[in-house]
Amino acid sequence: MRTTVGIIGAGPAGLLLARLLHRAGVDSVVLESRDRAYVEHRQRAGILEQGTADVLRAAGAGERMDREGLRHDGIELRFDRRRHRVDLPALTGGRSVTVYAQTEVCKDLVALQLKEGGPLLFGAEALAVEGAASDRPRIPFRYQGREDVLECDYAVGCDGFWGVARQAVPAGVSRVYERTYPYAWLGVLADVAPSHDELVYARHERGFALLSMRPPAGRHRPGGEAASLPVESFVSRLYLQVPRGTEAGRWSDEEIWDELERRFETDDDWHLERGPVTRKSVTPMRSFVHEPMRHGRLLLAGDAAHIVPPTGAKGLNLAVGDVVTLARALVHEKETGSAELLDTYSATCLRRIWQAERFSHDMTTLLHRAPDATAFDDRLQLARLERIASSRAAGTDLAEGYTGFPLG
Ligand code: RFL
Ligand code: PHB
Repeated sequence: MRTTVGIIGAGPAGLLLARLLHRAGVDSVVLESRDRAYVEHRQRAGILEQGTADVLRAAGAGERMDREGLRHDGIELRFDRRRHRVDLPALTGGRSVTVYAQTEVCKDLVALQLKEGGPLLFGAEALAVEGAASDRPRIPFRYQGREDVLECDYAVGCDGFWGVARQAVPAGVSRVYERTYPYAWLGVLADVAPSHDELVYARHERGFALLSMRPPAGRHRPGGEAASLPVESFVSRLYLQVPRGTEAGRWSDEEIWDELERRFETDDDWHLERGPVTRKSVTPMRSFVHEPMRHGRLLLAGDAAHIVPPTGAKGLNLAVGDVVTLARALVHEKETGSAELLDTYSATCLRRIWQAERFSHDMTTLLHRAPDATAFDDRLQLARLERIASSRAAGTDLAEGYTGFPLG
């Protein structure tokens, strides 16, 4: 099998890259080890930066997002039993975010790729990337019980943190920067309308909690309702800080609701609505950057190259930023024969990635309680939150980071 760009992984990075290349007339093949249902239903991100929403629209993949996604103009910080709303457009010159789940972004992109794009093979596991430093990289893969090889001009690793592509960068070239956190997130989906119409990020001495939301299940028919869905019809997506290594099954539904209630409690009459928990899982927290993001004709994008803790809602948005920069560079090379944009791909992306790493780390340490935190650490955390609530400059810094750093 032969193509111009061989893409490993059909997460948001791989699917959007294939879409952008297709629109520019560059052919690609996407290899995805899992099946379609898995790719479309894996519960992950929920927040799209304005820049991400704009990219999806420009790629012709924004129609359902515009119909069913919710524009959010604020987030709430909750601490010391008080509530502070961060007004995103007021602090950023009009920028906001969109609540539209990663599952839905993937469904939209898969449908477009199967209808209009090049081959997208589910159940096709890439085994390695060979010859990255040569003119003709090769991706051996296993598909329907047989081994085959995808030959390409460029191989792109969009295969997430656990993928094979990064391993093809020689150890002497790779530099890794990493931090793991001593806590994790227990995430639940609950069949009850969200108790607030914007996201709530709560700092509590017992640990962090987050209230988010998802569109109701079963409402995603192509060409479904024309009107946007009201927030009351959404279901709740909630997260609790738990110790690293916690098993989701160790928490009963009642314990989860009791703990959420404690951490979200305020002095006013705000009330947390309970409902049936339909899904429960634990996510570890990690910061990770692999440099460089290019080795010869192998390029890395998205979680394959970097991970952020989910607190800042940046992972999916970073993946989108990478592939926009990469698609532009690959198209430029095909049209002009010049590799100049490919040569600067890694450095261009890394500038934005490190800003997102910084922001995600800051949001995480602002809101989580480390197991060894002292009374002094607690007071500093509250002082940082007070500062955001009382200073326009500090609020602006948070709002700019949350709504996203410009694409390089
Ligand atoms: P993905 O989504 O991990 O996709 C990689 C794909 O590669 C496939 N694969 C292979 N295919 C073929 N051969 C192989 N050898 C392969 N090895 C792997 C995998 O099956 C998979 O389909 O990476 P991508 O595309 O880079 O996308 C990154 C995002 O998924 C990730 O950054 C976000 O989900 C992070 N994230 C959030 N990001 C946001 O922007 N906003 C959020 O609100 C947000 N919330 C979150 C999150 C991640 C979370 N978890 C579970 C880590 C909340 C959570 C809880
Ligand atoms: C989510 O809805 O899954 C979500 C929202 C905001 C975050 C992280 C996750 O910061």
